[in-house]
Amino acid sequence: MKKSVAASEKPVKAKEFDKELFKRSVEYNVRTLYRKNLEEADAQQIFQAVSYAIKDRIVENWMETQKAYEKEDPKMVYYMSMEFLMGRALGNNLINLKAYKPVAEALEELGLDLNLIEDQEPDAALGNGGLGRLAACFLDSLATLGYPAYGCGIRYRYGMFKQEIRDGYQVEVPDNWLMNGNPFELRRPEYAKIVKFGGYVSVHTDENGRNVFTQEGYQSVKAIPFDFPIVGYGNGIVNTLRIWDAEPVECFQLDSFDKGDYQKAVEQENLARNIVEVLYPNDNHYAGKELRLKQQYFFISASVQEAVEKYMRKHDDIHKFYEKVTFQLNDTHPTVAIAELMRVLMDDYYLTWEEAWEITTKTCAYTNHTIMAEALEKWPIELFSRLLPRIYQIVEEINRRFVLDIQQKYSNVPGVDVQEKIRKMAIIYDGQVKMANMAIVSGYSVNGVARLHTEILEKQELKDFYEMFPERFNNKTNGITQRRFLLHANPLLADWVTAHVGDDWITDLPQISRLKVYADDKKAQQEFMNIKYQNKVRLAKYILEHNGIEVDPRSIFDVQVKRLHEYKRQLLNILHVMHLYNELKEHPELDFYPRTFIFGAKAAAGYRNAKLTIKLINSVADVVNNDPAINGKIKVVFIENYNVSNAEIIFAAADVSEQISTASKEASGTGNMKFMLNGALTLGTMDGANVEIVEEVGEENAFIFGLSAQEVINYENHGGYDPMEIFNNDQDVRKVLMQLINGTFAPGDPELFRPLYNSLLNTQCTAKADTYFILKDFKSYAEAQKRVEAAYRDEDNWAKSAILNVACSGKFTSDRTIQQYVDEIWHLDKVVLK
Ligand code: GPW
Repeated sequence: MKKSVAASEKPVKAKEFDKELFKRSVEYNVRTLYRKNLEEADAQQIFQAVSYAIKDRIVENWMETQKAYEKEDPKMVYYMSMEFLMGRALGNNLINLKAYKPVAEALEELGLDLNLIEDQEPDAALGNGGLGRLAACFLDSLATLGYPAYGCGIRYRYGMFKQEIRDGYQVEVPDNWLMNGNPFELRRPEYAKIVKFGGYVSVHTDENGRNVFTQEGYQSVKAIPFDFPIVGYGNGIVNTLRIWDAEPVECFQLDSFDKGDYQKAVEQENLARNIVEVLYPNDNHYAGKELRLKQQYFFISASVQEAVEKYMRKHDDIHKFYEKVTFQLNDTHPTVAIAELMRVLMDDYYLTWEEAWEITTKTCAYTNHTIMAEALEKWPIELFSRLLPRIYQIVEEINRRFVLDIQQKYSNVPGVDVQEKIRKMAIIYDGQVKMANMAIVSGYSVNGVARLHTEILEKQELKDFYEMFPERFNNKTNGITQRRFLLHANPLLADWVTAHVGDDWITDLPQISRLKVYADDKKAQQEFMNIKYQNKVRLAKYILEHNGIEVDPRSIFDVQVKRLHEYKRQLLNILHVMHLYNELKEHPELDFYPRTFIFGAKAAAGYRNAKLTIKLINSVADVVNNDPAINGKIKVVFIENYNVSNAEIIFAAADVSEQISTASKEASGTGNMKFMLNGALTLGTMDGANVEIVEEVGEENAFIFGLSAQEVINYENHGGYDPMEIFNNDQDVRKVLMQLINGTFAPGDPELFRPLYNSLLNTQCTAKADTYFILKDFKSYAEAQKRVEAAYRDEDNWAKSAILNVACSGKFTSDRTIQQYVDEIWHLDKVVLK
């Protein structure tokens, strides 16, 4: 084994951690903030005091970093995203400052417990799920690799709602995350921007004979940035997440035309208040709400204006903007940036269309995160043009020129129906603005988020665009940060890994493959299983405290945590639990390995079937957990309010990772990677990044089942399949389905789960039945679950597979993903601090 130097012994760029100074600073902060001694302060106050002490250290590095950027003038990426699911900052900052252990010790000397202090911090839940958490992992990797980057987003007053379960139902509770103030943020009023909505565009010709477009009669909002430090791991780099708050413009700043217009002042005040009020809780779903488009344009206009101004503070030639700046658009939500950049370049810097287009198309790059039709953003032109009249004009012109390009390219090509091409590819068609089309046409890169997903984009969903612009398309398989999801989330396993292979994995995850030689080592296997057991005890304690359910840490922890969505098929999982329960009831003598089925999921507030699935899971839990006849062999737990901080506890404790989406529907998945890194075995379909996970770890160390993506697509192209056939022939399926409508799990209201039953069998609706192939995959899933049980009984072999999962997770670090974005899309240079 190569002896690698422990990270904390390497020369550190930042100052050595001074325990005594830190302790004094905590005491000082408690005094100045709260006029209290440490003994008098409550836990929240201590959290604040500790955070301010840490912020002091961060700010030094932050200034150094920004000074270096100022001096070296490197190219920067602006990662534009409606969502940044950051979670808690304190623990992560300590980890990345390499100060976690010394701070924990210093606090212990003060009689304080760092874990409890961390628990005082609310999650920064400015995101729904995978897409928002990916953005957070990317920021961590960018800072750790030393790449100059800004995250640009919205400072929602209320983030993702808190989920409470009452009587088995999800209840949404507002997430007032800023209630106690946010110690790490910095308000930057000096960078405020004005964003304009509505009104109309007037055109006049200036003295040079050129057309000048001005927006008039508009309402405006002041955008004020708040900066969050993004601390790189052990390298002194601190990047910035800049999220925008909205304030009403002061009355004296009103258009002279509007001076003294009280009505207008009130409207502007309301607009400002509403705009950043709350994150839309929809995952993979477009709702077409006007306020959502306002949010999009609000933070994009402010971010684009700032990016251009920042560039112009150092440079004089706007034509070379793209040499120093690139915008990565996180799905279509921020794609209005394309038209906004065109607007700024033409209206504020007087560039011609051609000049502005050249710059814009070399600046913007787009990531696609789904092929699900209901997620595609298509804004009605009535709404779009009313809210953003100047932007709409520009989109129309982009579209006009693009349609000409299509005609030019295909008019004389035999066998091509040009009208059909236009119908599919135009940016404006059918009275709608199609944001994905605009993103593809107006940028230099289009990427999918896993190999299979990118293939489906190229060969099916975006086939016409791929044909026209093949060089733009590329794949960037997602990744996760091992610093949060192993080093912070699972200290026992992290220390064990470091003891065996050194700590290079912290910044170079593929190094973790050196664990492979321990996979067959009996002692290593025992140590690994013991760590897993302790993590299961930790989760069991959390479940008892938060759910009041007792679970046995010796049972198999079988976990599905992710947003609730029909395509993710939590329903398949719970139907199978019902089936197992039936088997146990019929054959009490059955040799059944105890299993704890753990669910965690938020449903969009208006998503009926998703919410009903939560109720079903809780109803099954009620019956199963309280039936003495099955002797506690099955437990079902629904963890309330699944979020980033409890996710860390959950991943560390999982034996089985449920990744069971309908093949072709999950673009990548990232939870699958977090489980793997923590030594859970994947039970999954060949979907998204599961394909690549299995490729890395070997099919013998995972449990794969179900239709392939191509099979699913073939069925879909032929109008689906007939679930009745399965219902009629498979008695297990039939029994479980009948239990959905005979009151087995809803004694007082047997019709309660009828909508779920109908979604699978469609006895009277007009919609297609079982569009997510749940019944079609049921048998194959049940068989895979049998293999899971058999495998778990062979403990040594299970430990071997689990260790191999950890050892083979190297590909799935977001450090690798970011390096590929840098090499193949952004072309940034590293900045090293002296
Ligand atoms: F619809 N994803 C998400 F594509 O979490 F925009 N929310 C979303 O609204 C969308 C995608 C969108 C997820 C994908 O479902 C998941 O497969 C992927 O791993 C993740 O984005 C990050 O790429």
